[in-house]
Amino acid sequence: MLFGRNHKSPITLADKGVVEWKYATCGYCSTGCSIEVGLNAAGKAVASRGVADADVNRGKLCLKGLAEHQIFAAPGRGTQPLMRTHWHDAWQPTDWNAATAKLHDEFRRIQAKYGRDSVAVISTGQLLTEEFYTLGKLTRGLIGTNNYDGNTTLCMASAVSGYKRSFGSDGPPGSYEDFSHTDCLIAWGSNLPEQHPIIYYRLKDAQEQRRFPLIVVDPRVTMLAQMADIHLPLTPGTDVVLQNAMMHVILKEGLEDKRYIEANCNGIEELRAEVAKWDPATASRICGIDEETIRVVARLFAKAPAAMQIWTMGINQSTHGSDGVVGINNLALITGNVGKPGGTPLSITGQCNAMGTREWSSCAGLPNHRLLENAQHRQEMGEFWNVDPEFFPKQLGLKQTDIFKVMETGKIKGLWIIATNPMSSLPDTARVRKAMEQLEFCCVQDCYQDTECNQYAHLYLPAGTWAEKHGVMTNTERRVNLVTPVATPPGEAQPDLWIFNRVAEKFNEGGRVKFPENAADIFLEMRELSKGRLCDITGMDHDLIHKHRGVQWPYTAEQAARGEAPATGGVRLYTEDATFRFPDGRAKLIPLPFTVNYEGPDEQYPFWLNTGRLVEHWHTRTKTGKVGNNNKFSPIPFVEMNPDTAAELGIRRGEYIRLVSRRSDAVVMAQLTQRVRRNMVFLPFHFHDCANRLTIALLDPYSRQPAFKQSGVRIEKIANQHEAAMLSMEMRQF
Ligand SMILES: Nc1nc2c(c(=O)[nH]1)N[C@H]1C(S)=C(S)[C@@H](COP(=O)(O)OP(=O)(O)OC[C@H]3O[C@@H](n4cnc5c(=O)[nH]c(N)nc54)[C@H](O)[C@@H]3O)O[C@H]1N2
Ligand SMILES: Nc1nc2c(c(=O)[nH]1)N[C@H]1C(S)=C(S)[C@@H](COP(=O)(O)OP(=O)(O)OC[C@H]3O[C@@H](n4cnc5c(=O)[nH]c(N)nc54)[C@H](O)[C@@H]3O)O[C@H]1N2
Ligand code: SF4
Ligand SMILES: [Mo]
Repeated sequence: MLFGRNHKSPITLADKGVVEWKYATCGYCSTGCSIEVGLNAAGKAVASRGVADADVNRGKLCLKGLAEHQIFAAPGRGTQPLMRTHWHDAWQPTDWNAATAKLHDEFRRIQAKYGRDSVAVISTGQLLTEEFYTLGKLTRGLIGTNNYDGNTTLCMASAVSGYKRSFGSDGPPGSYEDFSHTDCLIAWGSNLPEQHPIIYYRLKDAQEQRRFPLIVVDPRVTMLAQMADIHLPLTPGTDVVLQNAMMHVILKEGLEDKRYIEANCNGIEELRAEVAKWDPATASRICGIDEETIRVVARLFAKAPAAMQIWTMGINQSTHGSDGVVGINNLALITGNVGKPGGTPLSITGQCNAMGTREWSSCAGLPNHRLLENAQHRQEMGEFWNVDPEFFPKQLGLKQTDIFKVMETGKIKGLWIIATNPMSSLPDTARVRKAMEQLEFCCVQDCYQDTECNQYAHLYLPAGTWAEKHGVMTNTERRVNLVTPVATPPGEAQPDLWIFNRVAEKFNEGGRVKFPENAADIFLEMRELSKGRLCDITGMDHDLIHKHRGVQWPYTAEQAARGEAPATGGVRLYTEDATFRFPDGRAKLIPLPFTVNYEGPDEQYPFWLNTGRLVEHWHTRTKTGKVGNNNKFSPIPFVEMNPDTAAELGIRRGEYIRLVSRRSDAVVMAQLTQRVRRNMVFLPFHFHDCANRLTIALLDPYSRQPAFKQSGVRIEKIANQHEAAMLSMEMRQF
């Protein structure tokens, strides 16, 4: 036998018999990769590949995108609407007319008995934008409950609230292209190689062209931290302290951009007074980063001609989430690093269309960042939709986390859940269970029937998923990209847009409000509403978006008429002086006092519980739990634990252990690794009845986002390993 590279057998790719490739945008994370799904002669989706001329991913896909065609035919898909009287009864099949009539009748019955807001609608960041817009019109314009929100409150709410507090509006200012211009990058609580692998590839690619320092702030040695020039393993929850200390150094050493502050910012004196209290020595005692490192990082950042900051859930999911975002913005503003090439804050969004829901779902008010609190906005939208403006509430209702707390008290009796699985994804699930059990009526609309939430439903609506549907999504860098239908939903399942339109017919007495059937027409309606707003899409339509593999907003009709290339349209926001969205056009510098207002380790529960994600799994695993090439990497719940801790407690690698918090307990397998320090464990939250049995339901005061990343646990050895394995298996669900 011959060995060596000259004698290797050539690699042959399995011929899957693809006869046609169809265009879509990946439906997992918000990177927004352009993807093509291959269909065989029988029209079955059999392959996925990256689109080479798409700027975002340049032909690449991560392991989730590469297997994405397998989610269509996976087990557990819903194929028929189902009904039952009580949630522990057996399901009875029904038809769409009866199912949508049931949703209407139950909602109206409950509203008549307990008041308009006694029903709630909980949406997601994982539908198409035209679907979000339609659901918003239906909920705000016809159903009329003010308890309408989505899972983005678990995800990007702190970023949104921080942007609004600093800049006067939501909207991430930067782009991936900024990696190619930056001279310094700080990543706060973001693990790109696992959670946004293709953004990470863009970052690495840029770094190979031009070396710039990468600084990672994360209590855990993540894959990104391993690649960093400087890793700051701070004490969980103390990012604001570190930010204050960095600003202390910058202002004390005169490294701030005085011209930029003078021209664009209010509040420098108030900020100066607060950060004066945070000298590196004081800060170091709280955030755990030594004084000298704080100084080095502050100087590196402030002296860089262009400095960039990205962040994800390590910042957002904390009782200081909104403040952490404001801190990032403060740092950017005092150094003049907003909206310039390579110099910008850029929130790395979570779900594929979390941006689309922020722009168009009306969860935060009315479409395209319009506000319920603004009489002119209510008037405008009332006229546009043919709804009495007086029908709209004058103040925004509850966020998802508060809706569930109120549900627990029995004040909300009806719930419609669309494309989210809060039984697994909300903190402290024992309380979520109680809240769900007391509902008089719950409708779950999901592409899979076997979700944890559906156990509590009285009505199940089987939906299409991802590229069984048609419409657009917006990615992290404000790029609107297209999904075309490559498959049809199984059995009687229908695209969410179709379902919303059928439900709307039931609520729409006399057909007063128009609900177009077709996504391209709905896009044109949205386009009209975007004229002159920050998120202006008047220069786009589905065809243009498809042709360019996505177009960033703003891209206006004027830009299109001037012949400006879509690729240059909306690369950055706030590029000119005085373009911030407060009435005087100036940004706000906001002082951030700090107190420890969250749970941490103590004598009884001596370990930090940190929760998050793995590259191979998506959230509650309704999709990746069924795709062999994803699931095989981590088929069972496990926890990362430091080997020294394990040795002290007499725990061996692969042994089942019990984690106990003040809320409840969970049985998981011990994975020994130096990624976590001795007093911390890291628990992936993908498994049902596991991480969120333990987490605490403390919320950020501004964004109402849960502090998923900070709570206290203790570790218990389990004598009967066989029984423990059985228990842990139950948490696998599938
Ligand atoms: N494979 C995969 N990719 C995904 C997802 C998925 O489920 N699977 N989900 C998508 C979604 S919706 C989201 S929101 C993103 C999330 O993307 P990320 O936020 O990157 O992922 P997480 O693992 O939740 O958390 C990131 C890091 O925050 C750190 N952290 C914990 N506490 C602190 C702290 O106090 N300060 C700082 N600075 N860091 C801290 C954790 O140690 C962890 O490494 O990923 C998206 N991409
Ligand atoms: N402990 C802990 N908990 C967390 C987090 C954490 O880091 N730690 N992260 C939080 C974050 S950032 C997020 S984003 C949430 C995510 O939490 P969830 O939104 O609850 O998680 P998913 O599993 O994505 O749920 C989406 C549901 O929609 C269904 N679905 C998918 N596509 C479609 C579609 O096109 N139509 C319909 N109708 N249904 C569809 C899926 O089958 C699934 O049931 O979890 C949060 N929870
Ligand atoms: S990086 Fe995100 S958008 Fe790209 S293929 Fe992977 S999951 Fe899909
Ligand atoms: Mo998220």
